[in-house]
Order: sequence, then structure tokens, then C-alpha cells
Amino acid sequence: MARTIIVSNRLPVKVQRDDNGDLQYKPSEGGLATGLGSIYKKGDNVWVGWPGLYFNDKNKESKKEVTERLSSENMEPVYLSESEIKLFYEGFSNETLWPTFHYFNQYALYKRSYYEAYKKVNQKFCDAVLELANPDDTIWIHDYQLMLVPDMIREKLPDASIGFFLHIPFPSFEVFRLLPWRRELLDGVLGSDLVGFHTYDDMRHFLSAVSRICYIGNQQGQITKDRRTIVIDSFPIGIDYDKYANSSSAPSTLSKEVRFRTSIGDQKLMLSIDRLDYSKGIPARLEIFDIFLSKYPEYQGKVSLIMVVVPSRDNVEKYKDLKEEVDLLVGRINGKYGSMNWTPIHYFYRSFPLEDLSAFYRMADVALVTPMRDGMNLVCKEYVASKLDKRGVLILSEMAGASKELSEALIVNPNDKHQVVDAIYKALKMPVDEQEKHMAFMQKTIKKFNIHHWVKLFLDRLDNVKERQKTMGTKVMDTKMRDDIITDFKTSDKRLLFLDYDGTLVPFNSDPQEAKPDKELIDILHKLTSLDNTNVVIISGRDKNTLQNWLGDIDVEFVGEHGVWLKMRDEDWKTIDNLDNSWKDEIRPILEMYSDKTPRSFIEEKDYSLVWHYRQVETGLGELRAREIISHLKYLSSNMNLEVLEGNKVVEIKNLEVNKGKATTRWIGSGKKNKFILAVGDDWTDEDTFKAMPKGACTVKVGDLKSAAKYSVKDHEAVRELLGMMADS
Ligand code: GDG
Repeated sequence: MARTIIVSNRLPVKVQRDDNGDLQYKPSEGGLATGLGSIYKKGDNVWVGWPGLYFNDKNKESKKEVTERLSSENMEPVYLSESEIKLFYEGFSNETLWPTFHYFNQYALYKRSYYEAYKKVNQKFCDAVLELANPDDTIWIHDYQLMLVPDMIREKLPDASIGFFLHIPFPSFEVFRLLPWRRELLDGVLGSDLVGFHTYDDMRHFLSAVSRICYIGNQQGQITKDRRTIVIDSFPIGIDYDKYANSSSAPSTLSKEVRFRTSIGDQKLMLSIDRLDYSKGIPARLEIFDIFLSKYPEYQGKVSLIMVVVPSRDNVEKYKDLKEEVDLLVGRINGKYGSMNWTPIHYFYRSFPLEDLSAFYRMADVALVTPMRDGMNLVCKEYVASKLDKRGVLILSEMAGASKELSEALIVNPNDKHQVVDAIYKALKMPVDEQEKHMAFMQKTIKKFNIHHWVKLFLDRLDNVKERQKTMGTKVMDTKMRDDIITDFKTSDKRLLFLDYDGTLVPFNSDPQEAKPDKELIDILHKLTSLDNTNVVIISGRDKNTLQNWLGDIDVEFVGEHGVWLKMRDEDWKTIDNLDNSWKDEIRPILEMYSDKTPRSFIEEKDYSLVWHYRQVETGLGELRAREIISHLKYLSSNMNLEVLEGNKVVEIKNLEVNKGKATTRWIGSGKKNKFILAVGDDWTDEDTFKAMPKGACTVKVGDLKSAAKYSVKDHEAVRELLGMMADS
């Protein structure tokens, strides 16, 4: 039975040694562990990750013990050495990717040794998955530490369902491009079938990077790579709502609250909880509190900030500096404003058990969640879930993914310190009924979009993407299918072949004049046309003169300009009668206007069509202009009986009466039985040919799988191979 394999840098259990050197297993309380708990603990499912402990040759026995214990709980450890953690985790993951993805690229280190270790460790994770996985398993990989894993697995298990979720922001292209390994990282992630982000903006940034770095465009978030459709979408992560709501009303939490209240006194309380990280905006928040107390002195002695900072990554230099900065700032503010009976900031550099955290959430009149950048931020959601009486105000940075869902919070730009100061003032003054109204709205949202909903949404979508891939009418042509086609060809007493030219018989070339037929192609066509009862029709968008010049010496027939011109065997070129061309005078100036504002684009005038080319235009700009042209001409064209075709870096406008499919009727329809018909093409315009073919015809799409054709092959070389085998049969 197919199973689900979760892969993340850390396992949901932390293995540690206590003071006596005995092993301890500490389950993670994080939301991800809870949400995925219902998945990995079921049946044969498994979670692959690092258990958080190093082993050397001397402690082989305890390593074995850990492996066995974890494996009995559906976990598969990947063991990492100290140097791997240093280079892969602290290095590439946290000193290269983390700062870049959080727009702190000035902190990013670009070290080859870091990347090499990252690649090696990603391979280790891949190998661990391959040890366990069957070809039809579902594999869900998490986060920025493992971006190369999807493609590494894909290489070995081409049919596996692979999902990838990024928990941190995906930066805009201008920032992402700074990474020396940007291409490798994107290719790695694109080994997945489904790629998930927290927000639409992250998804948009990823698609833009893929388009500019890998030159792969998208349609409504779907991209096609190596003939696989990959879906990119946003899945905002939620929390275990009930856990926080229940914990908030638990007797142990209430007694903690009473204890804390007694020692703090009767003041308004603000709360902030973060891991120590420069992305969380902790120093800026302290400065904001400082400004607040000086701007609104009436609040001195009346409001305190409880600030929990959870130690994190303290081996990384930038985090050590940050810790010192925070210590200094807290000391300065407490020294400046504090009194015998009032401490402005209650600062804790450690973590607390859930009941303490819940007590803090309950007590806080205001939660100050002001990261400079955050993929989602779960603390703000936990605060909302804990507010059973619906009283309290959330101040939330617009740079946190959560701000997209929690728009009833007071949304602030953390760089605009005075705006945040005023938001604090507003929050402290907010009438209770207003607080309740906002809180009720936010609770409704996060209750529904909880962690279980998120897990289900992602996994169901992954299933759905895979199902669609499988049921797509177009099948990748394997050797058996190819051999059957060749047998049909051999045993048929009449054969008809429709072959598109650019992208099908020759590679797509950015310079159209560079696509001349080479000797190999000419030989194949000569051989095919010299077979008995075999007609070969080159069916192209190119003009008739080029076709005649390049292929006129071979005994092939032609459809030129998508069907405007035809040339049957032993006949002259003919065109469709009474074709109206007067529309060109109206359309040409429009295309000229776009060419005038788009450097390196140009217009080609064919006998019965106009083509706007943007092969050499700056990536992105060409696509933008093409969209503009298409929407500009949409209305005009339907009134003028024209068709606007979007090809590979071209927009072509032609008479609606003309298309490749219609042109083929001159050859098909003689009614003769036992006729072998083959149609091969690579782009949009060839879809008309495929659709016009009779039922038994063999239709082949070159490139992706989205087509009306029956089969798909990878590239022009595969087409030549097929034709070559037919020619030799
Ligand atoms: C990454 C992304 C994204 C904190 N202090 C204590 C404690 N915590 C818990 C909180 C919360 C979690 O840690 C922090 O989660 P965040 O989402 O705020 O931040 P990251 O750790 O940076 O997480 C982030 C997330 O992944 C999920 O995709 O939202 O954007 O950066 O759950 O409650 N828990 C306990 N004691 C503490 O003292 N028990």
C-alpha cells in the first residue's frame, strides 16, 4: 500500500543526553509535529529527519538504540556529524538562505564549502528516503534546509508524488537572484509535483524567479518542466486551535496567571514572544517601546512589556551580536524609566512550558508581533486562540504572512516606529466591544484554518495533482508504444505523415534563420519519401519561400503559413481563394506601436498574417507586451474574423479561416482503409492538426503533456529517432 513519508530537517522528537549521559526523548510541541502527527503515526507512514544528537564511533550501541526506538515510533533518523551541522545547518541554511529569504541579504555569506555541505546533506536525506520509499509513495518535504531533495528523489523515483512546503518567505526575484546557487535551488524544488508557500506573494515571487532564472513560464500557477505539470500554490499554515483554547482554560494555567499577576501588579500588559532572530524585529520593538514611554509619559508605571526571547542558533555569529544588543537595550530602557515598584520590561531569555505561555497570552492586553519579515508567525494566532473572553488587541506587522489572514488586527509597518507607537496607544485605549468584535472575527478564521485543515488541504491537493498527471490523455511514449507505432507503419499499405518543422524536426532557435535543416534531417526525409505509398507533409507556420528554399529538393509536400499556402506532390504552391487581407492595414499600426516601445521586438509580415516576435526582448517585458497585444486585439479580432495565436515568443494574427487542422483535410478524407496517419508538432498551432486527425491516427506532441495528442516525446531528437526507425523499416 502506498504510504506517506514526511521529511524535515528535525524529527518531531529531540533526543538528548541527561546529566548522567542517559538518552532522553523529548517530543516537540510545535504545531507541525501536532498537525503531521495524525499522518506519520499511521500504519507504515514515517517521518525522516535529524534527531538532534551527534554520535561517534565510540557510541555505536546507543546509536543503534536510538534508531530502534525511533523506528518503533515511525521515525527514521538521518545522522549528521558536527561538521555537517556547522556547514549545512548553521552555514548554508542559516547564514546563507535564512538571511536572503528574510531580505537581510547584507548578512548572507556565500561560501562554496557551505553549499557543498548542503548538497551532501540533502543527498543524505534523499538516500534515507530512497531506502524506505516505494515508487508510488507520497513524499512531503519541508523547508529551506532541504530544497535540493525533491529533485534528487525525482531522479530515482520518477513517478513518486512529491510535495514541498516552504515555511519561510520566498523573496522577490531581485533578492533571490543574488544567491550564486539560485538555479540549483529552483531546479531542486521543481522536482516536486506541488510546491506550497504561506502566502500568494511568496508564490508570486517564486514563479517570477522560475520564469527569469529557469525561463519557464506559468499558467495560473502551473508550470511544466520535463513534461511534468507542477502546481504552485499558497497554503497558509494554521495552529492547533483547540490545544491553545483548552490550555487557556486549564486550571494549571489559571493558577499560573494568578501567581504572575500577584508579582507584576495591576498594570496593563503587552506581550511579545519570539525565537531570538534578527528577522523578528526585537531591537526595533524595544526602541518603539522607548519612544512610546517618552511620547505618552502618562503610561509610565501603568504598562509593562513581557518579552520572551527563546534562545536560538546561538552558534551563529549574528545571533550572538543580536543577543548582546537586546540585553543592552532592555537594560537601558529599564534603567531609564524603571522605578522601585515598576519594571517597564520583564525580559526572559529562555523558553517556558505551555501553561506559562498560555497564562501570558491570557494576561496580555496587547500582543506586539512586529517582525521585520516572517513566513507566517504562529505566536499571533496562538494569542488570538487563547483569548477566550475575546478581550485583547493584536498589533501585527504587515511583513508577517499572518497579516494576510488577520486583517482585523492593527496592521503596522515595523519600520515606521511612530506608526507602531500610535498603534500601541490606540490598542490600550480600544473600547472593549471593539476588541471583542475584532477578536471574534480572527478566531473564526483561525479556528477553521487550523493545522489539521492545512495538512489535509496540502495532501489532498497533492493527490489531486498526481491524479490529474496520470489521467492526462497524453502519454509519455515509451519504447513499447514506439515499437507498436513502427509496426503499424510497416504493416500499413498507405502512410501519411504530418510533420511540424520548428521545435519538432529542428530545435527551437531564438534566431529563426538558424533553424535550417541539417544533413541528418535531410537524410531521414529523403529516406521516408522514397518509401512506397508514403506521403510526408511539412506543416509549418513559416512562409512558403523559406520552406521551398530549405526543403524544396526533397519530395515532401507543404502546408505553409499555418495553412495559407499548400503544395501537394508534383503540383505548384496554391493559396486559399478569396482570402481577405485588408485587415492588415488596421492591425499593423497597432503592432508597430508595441514594437516602438519594446526594444528588440520586430514584426514579420507573411502573405496572410502578421507576426509580432519577442524572442530577443528582455525576459518578462516581452511576455507583458504579448499579453497587452492579445488583450488589445481581443475585441477587434473577433469582429474582423481574425485569430490571435500565441506561439513560442510570438503573437501571430491571421485569418480565422486558416489553420493547420483545416489544411490537412486536403490529404485526409479519401476514405481509404488501412491508412497510417502520423501527426507530430510542438506548439499550440499544432493542436488544430491533432484535433483534425481521424480517430485511429497517431498524434505526437513534442514537449509537455498538455495536449490533444495521444503521445508525448521529449524533444526533436526523439522525433528524429522515431522517423529514422520508420525510414529504416
Ligand atoms: C517558522 C517561520 C512560520 C515560542 N516560545 C516558546 C514557545 N514558542 C513557540 C510559539 C510558536 C513557535 O514557538 C514559534 O513559531 P513562529 O511561527 O512564530 O516562528 P518560527 O519558529 O520562526 O517558525 C514562521 C513557522 O515556521 C511555521 O510555518 O510561521 O514564519 O519562521 O508556536 O508558541 N513554545 C513554548 N515555550 C516557549 O517559551 N512551549
